[in-house]
Amino acid sequence: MNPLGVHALVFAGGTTPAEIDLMVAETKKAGFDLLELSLHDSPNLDVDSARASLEAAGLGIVCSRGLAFDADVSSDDPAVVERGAKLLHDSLDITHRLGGRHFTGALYSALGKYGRPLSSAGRANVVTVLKDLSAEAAKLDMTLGLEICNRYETNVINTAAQALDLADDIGADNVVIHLDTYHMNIEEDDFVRPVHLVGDRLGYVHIGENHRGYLGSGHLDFTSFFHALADIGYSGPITFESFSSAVVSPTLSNDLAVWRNLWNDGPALAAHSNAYLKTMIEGTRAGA
Ligand code: FUD
Repeated sequence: MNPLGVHALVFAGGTTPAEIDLMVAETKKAGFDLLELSLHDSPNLDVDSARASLEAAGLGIVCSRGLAFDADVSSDDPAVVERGAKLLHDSLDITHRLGGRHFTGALYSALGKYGRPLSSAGRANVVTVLKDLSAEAAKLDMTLGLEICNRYETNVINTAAQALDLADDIGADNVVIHLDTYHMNIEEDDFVRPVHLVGDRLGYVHIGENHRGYLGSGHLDFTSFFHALADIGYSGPITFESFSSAVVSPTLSNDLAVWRNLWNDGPALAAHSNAYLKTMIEGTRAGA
């Protein structure tokens, strides 16, 4: 069975020690194997205390993030690129110190609406910085995930085919592809071909509904997606991601345009999604 994860924003918007303890307890209670922590609030993160809390609960950790418009490795401006690269190196270090082996997300741009296409100089900057970061990650036995996001959140990679091209240009074995059903619904032709295209380069998966609320309450065809994962023998982490105005991060929620209330009770949502994912995975296997 794939390790199952849940995104921290299901429980809390920040990463103070009290919020981390709450996330860890609720992640465990809902039956997940790992917590995905967004590093958008990392100045408030006490890494040693978070690691101790995760270890005491026997939970795995994956860290994720996007960059910011003033710290963006896809920029043409060397000073902006340098701030983005520093954010990435610091975040990789935090992930490692937390005991994590996967660092993923929009590691190649800000999370937000760009008013123009990516420039060729900007793309070259992404490749240079991520080559360097992947070498650093390899020394720590860690992987970097390229999360494919929709057009309103990045202009760098919106489809699996574009992500594979970027990964080829970076050219490192520890750079993996991260598919997210919420973004795929906006950009891909269907839920099957991108999974087959990525194949054994798939390293991380986000499951989210079309409105990012309760699984099964929207219109996404999760059955096809889970069949496609079974086709390629995917055994990596599968993480549930959901956002509501009930749990707010001062930065990430605005970047992701989380304006609506889709649920109030994070723990109830987490328990439901855990059961939903297990049913999907076990049901897909039984039918295979
Ligand atoms: C963004 C997204 C998230 C994001 C992550 C950062 O739309 O899908 O996965 O990259 O929340 O922690």
